[in-house]
Parts: sequence; structure tokens; C-alpha cells
Amino acid sequence: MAQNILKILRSSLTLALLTTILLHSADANSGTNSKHKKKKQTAKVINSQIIKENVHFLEWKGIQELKQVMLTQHQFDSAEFDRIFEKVRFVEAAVQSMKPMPIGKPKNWKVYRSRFVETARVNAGLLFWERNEPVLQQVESEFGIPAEIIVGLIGVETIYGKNMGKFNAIDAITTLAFSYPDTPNKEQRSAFFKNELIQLLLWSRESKIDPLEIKASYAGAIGLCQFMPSSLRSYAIDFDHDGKIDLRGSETDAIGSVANYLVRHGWKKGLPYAFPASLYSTNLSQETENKELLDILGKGLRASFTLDQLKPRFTTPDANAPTNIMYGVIDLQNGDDPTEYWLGTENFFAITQYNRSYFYAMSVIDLGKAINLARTKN
Ligand SMILES: [Ca+2]
Repeated sequence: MAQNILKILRSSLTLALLTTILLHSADANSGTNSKHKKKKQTAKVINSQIIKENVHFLEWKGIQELKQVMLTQHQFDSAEFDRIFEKVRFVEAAVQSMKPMPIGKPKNWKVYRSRFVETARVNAGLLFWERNEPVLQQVESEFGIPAEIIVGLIGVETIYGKNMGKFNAIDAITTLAFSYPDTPNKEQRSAFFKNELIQLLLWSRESKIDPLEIKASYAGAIGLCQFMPSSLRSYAIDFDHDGKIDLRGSETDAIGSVANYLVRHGWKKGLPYAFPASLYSTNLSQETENKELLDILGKGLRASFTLDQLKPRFTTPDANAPTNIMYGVIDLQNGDDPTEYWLGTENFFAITQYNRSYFYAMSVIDLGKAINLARTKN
């Protein structure tokens, strides 16, 4: 029942968004007579009703509490706070996007991968690499991050700027901080977005940018590399040295910032990423075997075993796998097909600090490798 309601909500939202898009594209093709002008106004009204609703955030208790925090802990200007939040709008699409997906098909790595490692993205990656080659080389020597990892990551995040999001960062983040949908982790997620909102306000003030002008995804992620405001403040760098950090307009800033993020999250120069692995059964009982397997897989996002410690359950056929470093076992489920196993190094897990998912990190690596391969063929 709940799933059906969700489905209806989703489809009506999609339909509403589609209507808006269609109306807008009709406008783009229309002439300048008054009839068409009227149509354009109608489209704008529909757009604002669906995507940006004025819910008078400034009157919300939570926003008033936030104001006190900003004033007392961060010496924020009261009038400036009011000026900003007078204009902040509710974004229904952001709320909808955070609702859990109806229980569907089991996780499938091959299907996930095919969405990212595909011709259009590889071709866009080739162009990105070509026009940024000197910067990528500089990053490789200064930070020790191979170009293919940076190119893979920015490709997975936004297809090199094509999908950076058209929401106002502050609209999306405020909405999610104070109207997060009812999910088991609502409290934790609301706290996360409240902190991101504070970080956004502070970053805007430090950078002398109007927070109302910052664009983001529906989840508040900013720029080519989709940094949340807290990451912007902690890890973004002005790599083209023009005096400002611009992750949306400067590919150089985005490249440098991704590199800085990975290094600060444990990337080690020269370390490989991952090696294919095979799982072997033992003479132990099924129950003991399962427990042992869970122990190995349940170590979280870190490399905590030597190759010797993983034997006899996991080995890699790759003779290049160093014996003096640590590994973690990565399981990539393939629906009804057998799970694919890999041994990830600390560098693999550094990528998971960007997005806590094995599928994500492996897509970054595979897209980067596919682009690198296409480069050498050209
Ligand atoms: Ca810059």
C-alpha cells in the first residue's frame, strides 16, 4: 500500500516536472508575441509551485534556533540572516529524492557499472583529459593521484559538468535540514544537513559570495566534483590561483580539490587500487565458513588484512599484488549471478571516503581506466 502511494507520488511529481520542462521548451521555441509571453508566465508559475515553494522558513522554529547559533557562535549578522532566509524556498524534489526506493531488484554491480562506463561518458572524459592534461600531470606529480582517478571521479559525479544540478544549494540544504522525509535515519540525516547549512553560510561569508547564488544538486552538492559545503570549506583549493575557489566554473579548481580530498583521506602515491580475487571454500562447516566470511567482509571501509591473513579464503591470481601492504575484501553483488570479489588497497578505500560505496569506487576506477585505454588507442 505504502509503496503504491509512493509510486503515485513519484509519478505525479515526475509528470509535474515533465509538464514544466515541456512548457519551458515550448517557450524556447516560441516567438515573441503576447500569446506566447503569457504561456511563458504560466510556465514560471507552475515551476515555482512545484520546485520552489515559499514556506516562510524564517518563521520556522528550527530556523530561528539556527539563527541564534549563527549569531552567537559565528557572529553572523542578524539582518543578513533574515535577508537570506526571506528568500529561501522549499524544494519538494529534494525531499522526494531522499525517500527510500521501493524494495526492488537485488543489487547488481554489472547493471550499475554499465550506467557509468559507457561510450558517451568515455568520450566526454577523453575531451576533459585532453583539455586539462597539464593540470592532471601537475596533480599526478604534486599529489600522487593518477589522472585516470581524477578523470574517472569527475565523470561519475557530473559527466564533466553536464549534471551539476540546477537547484539553489541553500534551498535544497535548508529543505533537507528541516523537512527530511520520515526514514529510520531521519534524525542523523537532519543533523547532517543542518551542519551543512551552517557550513554553507560560513563558506559564503568567507568567500564573499551570496549564498542565494550558489547552485547545487537536489542534495546540495556543489560543482564538477559535487562537494558538500563542509568539504568545500575543508578540502577545496584555488588551484588556478585566481584568488577564488570555483568548483563549478574552474575545471582546474575542481581537479586540484578532488586530489586534495583524496590525499587528505589517505591516498598513497604509487599504491595500486585493487586486484581481482577468488573466494575458496574450506573444510570447515558451512556455519563456521559463513561466520568467517562475514568477519572478513565486515571490516568496514578500510584495508586491514595482509595477503597471508586472507588465505585460504581469498587469493588473487594477479602476481603483481604486493605482499607487504594491507587489503580489504570488496564484494560486488551481481543480482542472481555470482558475487564478484576484489582485494582493495588503502587507495581503493580512500575513494570510498568520497562516497561510501564499493560500487561507486569501482565505477570511478573502471571509468578512469576505460578512458585511459581509449586515449592510448587514439
Ligand atoms: Ca580558482
